[in-house]
Amino acid sequence: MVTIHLGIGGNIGDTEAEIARAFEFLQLYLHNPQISGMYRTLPRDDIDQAPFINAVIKGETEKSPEQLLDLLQHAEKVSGRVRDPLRPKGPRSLDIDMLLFGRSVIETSRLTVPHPRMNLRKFVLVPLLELTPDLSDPATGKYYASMLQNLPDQGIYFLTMNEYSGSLSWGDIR
Ligand code: A4P
Ligand code: MG
Repeated sequence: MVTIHLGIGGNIGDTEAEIARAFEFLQLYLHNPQISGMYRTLPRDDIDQAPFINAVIKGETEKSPEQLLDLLQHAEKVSGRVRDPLRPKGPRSLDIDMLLFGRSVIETSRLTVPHPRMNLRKFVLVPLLELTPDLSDPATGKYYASMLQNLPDQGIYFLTMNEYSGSLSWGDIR
């Protein structure tokens, strides 16, 4: 059994509902499923688009990385995601990225794990560390908590309370 972390987010339609629905679906395939709080986050890369809602999902699985990716892509499809080839980082109803697959370092035509841009993205690191504070990059050994400390403000607003984020209050800015 391997512990996995997934980044999930979107900025079209009712993203909170899409995330909740995808989490419900993925729970069927995960042991001990957990979801972070949800965060409203300013867009990165392609900045001329609406804010996103982002969260991180954690669980344990017996599936292979490729089988898990198939499930993630199925969940994206069910949410009605349409890809715009001219705008690869543009608006989407739901994007689910495999951040970490245990301590595996994977480089294939379908998968790069750890996710190559996660170290720079507060919208990934903040919810990730909420679930697993002592996590380190399996390729470099660097702690995500120390990488997060070195990032500038990126506009990450804590949105909801849930059972996994007990002490946080509404409207925290990260
Ligand atoms: N693929 C390779 N590695 C992985 C992996 N670790 N997890 C391949 C998932 N997929 C992986 O994915 C394209 C291909 O990547 C897949 O076929 C798979 O085989 P995609 O989901 O169609 O492409 P994408 O979502 O447009 O690209 P990507 O890389 O997921 O986009 P990014 O880099 O995540 O950027 N700002 C905020 N605030 N919040 C966001 O969530 N997201 C983006 C998207 C930009 N700005 C954002 C946010
Ligand atoms: Mg993606």
